[in-house]
Amino acid sequence: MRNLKVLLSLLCMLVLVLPVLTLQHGVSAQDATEEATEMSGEMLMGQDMMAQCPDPASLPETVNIGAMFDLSGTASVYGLVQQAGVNLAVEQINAAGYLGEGVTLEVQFQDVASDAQQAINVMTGFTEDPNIVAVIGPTLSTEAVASVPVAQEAGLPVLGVSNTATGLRAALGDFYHRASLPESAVIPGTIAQATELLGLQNVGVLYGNDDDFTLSGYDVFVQALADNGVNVVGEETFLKGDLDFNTQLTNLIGQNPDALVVSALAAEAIQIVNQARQQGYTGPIIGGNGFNSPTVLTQTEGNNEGLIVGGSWNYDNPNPTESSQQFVAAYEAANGGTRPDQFAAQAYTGTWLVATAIRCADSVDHAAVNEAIGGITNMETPLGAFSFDEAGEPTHEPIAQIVQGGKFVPLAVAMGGTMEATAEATAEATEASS
Ligand code: 1QQ
Repeated sequence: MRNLKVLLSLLCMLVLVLPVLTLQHGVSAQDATEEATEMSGEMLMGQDMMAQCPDPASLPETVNIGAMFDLSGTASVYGLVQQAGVNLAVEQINAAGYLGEGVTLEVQFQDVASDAQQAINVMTGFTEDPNIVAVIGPTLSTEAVASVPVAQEAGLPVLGVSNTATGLRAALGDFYHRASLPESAVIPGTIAQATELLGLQNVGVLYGNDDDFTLSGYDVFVQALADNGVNVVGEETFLKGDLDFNTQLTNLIGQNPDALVVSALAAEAIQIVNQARQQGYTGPIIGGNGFNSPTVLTQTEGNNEGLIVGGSWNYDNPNPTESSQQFVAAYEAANGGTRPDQFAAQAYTGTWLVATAIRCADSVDHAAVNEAIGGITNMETPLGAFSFDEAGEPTHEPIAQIVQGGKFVPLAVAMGGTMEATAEATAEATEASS
């Protein structure tokens, strides 16, 4: 009897402790990838580029890249999942021998701590390390604007994976590319669909006026609203770090808008949504890329139904690419079942893009790798068929989303339409605005 009790309590302990252990250590990304690959046949990621570029023969045994993300501070809601996306890609790239036999890709992570000055320090460190072939990051557009000039000066290739301010490539120089669609490629389609869905006539606009991303998002929103014949009945601003948005919200809500349009990063976006609802505003809220983190949804629980946000990738896309399905399965297996978000998908894709450039250049020379990044066309990725256009900016299909039941749902699905309709509307709106 006593033995049975001991056995039972041991079992109970195991039941309690095991999930924690698995969460902490996860399964290795390699195991996870193998599992995902078993499910759907051959792993797809990189296959098309393997066919395009022969196995490299001139690379050193270790190829080092830098990754600079906001692993702490207010933007860590984006940075931590970016790190998980990069880690998964690196493990897969090495497991597949993507850089040739005996060649290992190694990534050095640095924390930018949600601070533009720290971004400059980290980028300077990377440019001073002769082993660093390319850099992935930084997380925020504001950090890219501050730090990429250091890399441009040194001729070190940088690939942003979440910078969405418009015109960054033209502003920062030819050693800068990004895997993240600019707001100008996402917002016009979202506003066109939202206008149709909600019959928008008058909106109030709230934006941060001290950040490159929130300022750029504001410009794109205002242009898209004008293109769709929507009046802006009020405009209000705030600063990074603000906690109280009640004065601005009172002013905007007092104008009786059909929707509130908000260009904000996650920390401020959360407060804005919650305070708007506390003021009794029940209408729609339309947000930019800053809203795309699931953390924004968990921290605005009960207040976010109907929130409309444009994005680059959606977990519930009804027509996911095969590589997207494989990415989701591998990511969840490697991260204790946690769902990937758009930022993880972009960081994962970006790491494969950098590896592809190194593979295709068969070189760790900075200029050769940079040229090869820009030369990537039509690569099959979780984001869809990915290319850089003549201007060096990324192109793939964006997706408009609406929050239903606490999750981002593709707007076309919520509206009962087809994904083709979304793609068409997006393409039309993007064309009209450019
Ligand atoms: C940017 C962004 C942020 C909202 C995400 C990291 O898009 O700063 O450009």
